[in-house]
This record gives sequence, C-alpha cells and structure tokens, in this order.
Amino acid sequence: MAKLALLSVSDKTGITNFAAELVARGYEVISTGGTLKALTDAGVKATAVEDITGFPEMLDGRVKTLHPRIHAGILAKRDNPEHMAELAKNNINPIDLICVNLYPFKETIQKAGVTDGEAIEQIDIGGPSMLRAAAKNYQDVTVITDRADYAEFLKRYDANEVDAKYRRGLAAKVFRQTAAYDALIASYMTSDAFPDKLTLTYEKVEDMRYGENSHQKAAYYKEPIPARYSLANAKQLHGKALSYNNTRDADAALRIIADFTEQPTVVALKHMNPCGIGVGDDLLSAWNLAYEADPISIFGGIIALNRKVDLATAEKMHALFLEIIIAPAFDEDAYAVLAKKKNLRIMTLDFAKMDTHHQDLVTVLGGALLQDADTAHESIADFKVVSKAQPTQAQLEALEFGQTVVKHVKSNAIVVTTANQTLGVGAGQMNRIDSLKIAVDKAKEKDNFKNAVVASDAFFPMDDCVEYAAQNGIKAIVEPGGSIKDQASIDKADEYGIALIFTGVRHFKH
Ligand code: 93A
Repeated sequence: MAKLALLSVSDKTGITNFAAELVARGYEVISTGGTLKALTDAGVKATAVEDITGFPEMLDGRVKTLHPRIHAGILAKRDNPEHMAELAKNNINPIDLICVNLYPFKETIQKAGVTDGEAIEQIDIGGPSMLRAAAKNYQDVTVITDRADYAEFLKRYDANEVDAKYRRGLAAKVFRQTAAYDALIASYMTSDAFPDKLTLTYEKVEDMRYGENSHQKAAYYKEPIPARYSLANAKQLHGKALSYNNTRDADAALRIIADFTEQPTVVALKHMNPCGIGVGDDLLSAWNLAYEADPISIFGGIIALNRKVDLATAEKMHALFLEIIIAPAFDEDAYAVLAKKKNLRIMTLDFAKMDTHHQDLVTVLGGALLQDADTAHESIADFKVVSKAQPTQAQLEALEFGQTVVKHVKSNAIVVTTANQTLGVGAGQMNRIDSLKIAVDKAKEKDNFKNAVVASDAFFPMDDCVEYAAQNGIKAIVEPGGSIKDQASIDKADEYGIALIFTGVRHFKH
C-alpha cells in the first residue's frame, strides 16, 4: 500500500513542487479543493479528499476534512493491532504525512475595513484539527506546517533520517503554531483588558548576540501585530544590529519623545533614563539644549528626535559617539553624514503621539504583571498651588515641562529643568533626597540655573527636599502631594517663599 500524504494549504507557495517530490518518492497525495486544483493544474497527481471521505465539502468549505476517514487515518497507532484492525474493518487507510498551513487569520484582521464576519470565517478549524492529530501521533505521522520545512523533510527522507526525534520536533512546532494561532483569535475576541488567561503570542525577530551582558543568551520577539508606534515598526536604515540593551533604551526613548509633539524636541537617553531633553524652535537648537544638558552622559547615548533630521543637526551628532539615532526621517545629506559611521544605528519611525491605550507586561519569578501604561499627563490646568507664593507664568511652563519629563525617569525621580531643557536628572536612588541632590548639584553648573524648577515623581515624605531645593536657589517645585507630612513641606516652601504645586498624580517608574 502506498504511503498517504494529505496536503491542505492556504499559502500555496512551494506546494506543487513539494507534492511532486512526494509523488516521486512513492507517496499518494490527497488534497482539499484549492490545493487540489493547484496541484492538478501543475500536473501533479492527487486525489480529492471527497473521494476518501465519500462526502462533499460542506457549508462553504467549513467542513472539508473533518471526517473519521481522515482523522482515524491520522490518529491510529500503527503498533496497536486493535487500532489497525479497526481501520481495516472500516476500510480506512492510515495517513503518513500531513502538510497543512492555516487560514490567514492574522493577515485578514489587518485588512482595512474587514468585517467581523470575514474575520470569523478565517478561523481555521479543520486545519488545526489535522495538525494537532498528526502532532499527537508523531510517532507514526510526519506533520509539516512550515513551508521552510519542505526541503528539510525531503533531504532527511532521502537520507533515511525522518526519525521520531525529528517528527517530535515538527510536532512541537505544530503545537506552538496552533497555540499562537488560537492566542491571536482569543485576543481578537477578548475585550477584557485583564482576562482570566493571558494568551500571549510573540514571534521571534532574531537571536541576539547576547543579552544584558555577554554571558546571557537572548532573542528579540515581537507581537504578531505590533502597535503602529513601536520599535517593532521602526526601520533600521544603517548600522549594526540592535543589542538587547539598545532595544530597551530605544523603546524608552520612543516613549519619551511621544510626549513631545508640538515643538522640535531631542531626547538623549542612557540606561533607560533621559540624560538630556531639549525643546527648540528648530531641531538644531533642540539638539544643542539636549546636548548641553549633560555633555558627559550623552556619550554612547540613544538619541530620539521628533522632526526630520537636517544636515546641521546631523553634523553635531556625527561629532559624538552615539549608539542609535531615531527620527521620523533624515534629509539625504544629513543621512550621508551620519552613515559615515559604520556601526551607528540609524532608524526611522513614523512618529505620532502614542495615544492608543496600551499595556506593559513585566515578568517576576514564577509570574508576570500586567498594567496599563502610564499615559497620564498633567498640564498647567491640573496644577494646584499649595504655597503662599504663586508661580510666575515662566515657572508654570518650566514646571509643566519638568512634570512631563519626570515620569519617564526611574524612581526615585527628580528633575531640574527650565521650560525647554533638563538641567539635572536624579534617577533611581533609594531615597528622594539623594535624587534631588544629584539633580540639583548637576543643574547648578549651568548658566541658566537661576530659572530652574524642580519636578518630583512622587511626594516628599518630609520637608528636607524643599529645604535642600530652597538652600540651592530653586524657586518653584511640582510634586504629587499626598504625604502625611505635606504640611511640613508647604510650611518650608512658605518659609523660603517657594511656589509649591501639587498634581495629585504620582508617576513611579520602577
Ligand atoms: O473550514 S475549515 O476549518 N474546515 C475543514 O474541514 C478544513 N480542512 C482543511 N478549513 C479546513 N482546512 C483548511 O483549508 C486548511 O487548514 C488550509 O488552510 C485550507 C486549504 O483549503 P484549500 O485546499 O481549499 O485551498
């Protein structure tokens, strides 16, 4: 009896050749409607599934292969005499090879204007059933769902190396594939932002050279349909592949720059924290401000710019060692200058305000935490002056800028800023006063420090922060408030004539 192969594929790339190679190796091919047509059109001999099942395809193709003559043929254990006797009794032939790829659900839901009905119709039922049956019975059946495996299978077949280990690997691939396929359908159908099961699916982009450190292995995965505004949709035009740390830093820079749309803005970032942010009338002046904010830390930094990069700005950046430059676009001459550095990663992304609701997932040992991303934004209208001193308009603008920046800094976070430049960033200290000291001491070096204000990501637990800020010449502070010792900070502000503003919104970023 000839070996049977059932071929049923939506993506027909390479299928006629694969089928012909199977026939050449003595297989008899069974096929469903569209696949059968492709094969017979190409002159490859194949039998219609209907001729095996004795049933026509039904319900607009919803029922094609869902039949005991197919599924018993796949699932029978060849070393189980009772299984084989049952097959024989019912005149069913065992099927040795299943080659199936599924209805294009992912591609369908991405089509503009697709209806729910059209999407639902692309949920494959018969395909996954055959794949899973064959994968369960991998000891006896070879299952192929990835067309990249066609050539490998034939090679192994010829070398007599289609062994159980190889078939188990193909089976595992099937379960990953059907799990991912179902996960996407589940997420399409699920409206609960925190469902009872997190059905994630990520696709490997690439293996990375290493992880956070060279002794750690790593790979980069992306969502099957990544958000429009995400690193996964950025285009790398030039330079070395992004490292693990680059990828996280670039993501952090993109999250910050998304909060600055109105004016030309440059974000310089190191180790997930902004080291300099400048807002200017043009990109060059924004660059100058971001650079001068911290000319030391910017070395080896990640730069995000929210406008098309011009030659003058490119020349400034070219003078420095930078890891990544990402912008909506580059002027041709600007790109030419930057591309002189072989390794510099030059990337583009269509910048638009990251206004869609999104969630962040982090892992802990044995679990994961999912939360809404911190997209809250407080502007001057949300500020509540709690001190006797009233802020000037200029101070209010600086406080708003500081408030926008500080939520992107690792807690405990303090930033000292003007209305268009960070002067000092205190990040990731285990107490607030140390962050404040780092930020203020750095800011004090700057000529324009006299107009500087302080923004804090969380409340002051005692009055020492206001005291230190005041002692060093700060005139206005914004913080969420909410400490049981708020009054002590307010009294201290009044003692020094500082304008103190509460927002009521904390922005921890751990
Ligand atoms: O509609 S189905 O869920 N019902 C089935 O019985 C069935 N059998 C195979 N989809 C089914 N398939 C799928 O049809 C395969 O997974 C494959 O993607 C596609 C191939 O159809 P055709 O050969 O007609 O192009």
